Amino acid sequence: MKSIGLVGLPYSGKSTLFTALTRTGAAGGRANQAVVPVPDPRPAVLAGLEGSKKIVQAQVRFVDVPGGATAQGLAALREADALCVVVRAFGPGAAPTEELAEITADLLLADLAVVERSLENARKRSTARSGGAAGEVQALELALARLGEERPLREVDLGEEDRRVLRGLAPLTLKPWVVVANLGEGSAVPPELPPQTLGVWAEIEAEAAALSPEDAGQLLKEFGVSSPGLDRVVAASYRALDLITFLTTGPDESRAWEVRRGATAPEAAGVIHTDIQRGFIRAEVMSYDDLVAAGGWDAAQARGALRVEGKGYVVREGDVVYIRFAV
Ligand SMILES: Nc1nc2c(ncn2[C@@H]2O[C@H](COP(=O)(O)OP(=O)(O)OP(=O)(O)O)[C@@H](O)[C@H]2O)c(=O)[nH]1
Ligand SMILES: [Mg+2]
Repeated sequence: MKSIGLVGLPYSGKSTLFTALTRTGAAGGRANQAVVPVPDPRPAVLAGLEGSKKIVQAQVRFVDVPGGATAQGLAALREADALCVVVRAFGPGAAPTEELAEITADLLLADLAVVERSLENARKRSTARSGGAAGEVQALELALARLGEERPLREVDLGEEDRRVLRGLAPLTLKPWVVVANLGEGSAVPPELPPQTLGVWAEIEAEAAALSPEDAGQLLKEFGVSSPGLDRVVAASYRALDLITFLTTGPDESRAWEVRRGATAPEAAGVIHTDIQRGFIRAEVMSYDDLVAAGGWDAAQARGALRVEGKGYVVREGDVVYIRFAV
C-alpha cells in the first residue's frame, strides 16, 4: 500500500482535505493517518459477473502532517511514497503561488541538510577506505549541486547508483508530488499555478463526508462538484507514482491490485503473494474491457480474448489475470 503525505503551510486546509478524503476527523496538532479504499468500480463489476463473495479495493494511506517544516512533520513525510502539496486559494490574501514556492523551498532546504550531512560522512569513509565509498560521494555531490540550484531531485537525471544511494536518505524532493489548490466556494484553479494542479473545495467535501451518501451527493451536486477530491487526488497520485491497477476475479473475491508500471507478470504475482511469484508458471490474461464486453471470463475466453503469457510479460492497466503457479 502506498502512502501519500499532505504537506502545506498552516491553514492551507490539509486537515480539512484529509477529512474530505478519508471521512475521518483529523486529530489536532499531530500527524494523523487513515487508510482508504481506492475508488475503482471494476472489482464490483467483476464480482457481479463472476459471482464473487467479496469485493476488495486497492488501498491507499493518507498522512496529515501539521503545517510548516517542523522536524517532526518532515520525519513523517519522509515515510510517505508521494506528497500532496496543499496551497490555500480561498479566503482573503490567498497567495497560492507564493505558498507553493515557500513549501518547495522548505523541502529543498530539508534535503540539502540531509544530503550535506551524509556527504560529510561518506567523504570520511571514502578517505579511510581509500575510495570505497566513491560512488556514494559522487551521487551525493551531484544531489547537493542540484539542490543548491534549487532543483527538486525528482527532476534530476539520476543514474541507477545515484538512485540507490539517495533512496536510503528518502529525500523529500525525490518523491513524486501532486499539487492541490484548496479553492474558495465557486472559484477555479488560479492560472498561475502549475498546469497539473488539482482544484478541490475541501471544506464542502469535508462537510459532505459527514453526511449520508445521498445527502452528500445532493450537496456536492449543488456546488457543482462532479468528481470527488478523493477520486482525483488518488488518480493523480497513481499517475505521479507510475502505478497501474490489475485485477483478479473468482468465486471468492474480485480484487484490484496496484503495481509499478513496467512490472512483469511474476512481479505482479508477487504483489498477491511471494509464493505465487516464486512458483510462477504462467499468467492467463484478458483485458477488463474484453471480459465485460463478453459478459464474463468464460465467455470472453470462448471469444478468444484469453492470452497465455510467460515470465517476461509486462502487465498492463486493466489486465484481469489468473496466475498458474506451483509451490
Ligand atoms: N472558506 C474556507 N475555509 C476553509 C477551507 N478549507 C479549510 N478552511 C478553514 O481554514 C482553517 C484551517 O484549515 P485546516 O484544514 O485546519 O488547515 P491545516 O492546513 O490543517 O492547518 P495546520 O494543521 O495548522 O497546518 C479552518 O478553520 C478551516 O475550516 C475552504 O475550502 N474554504
Ligand atoms: Mg492540520
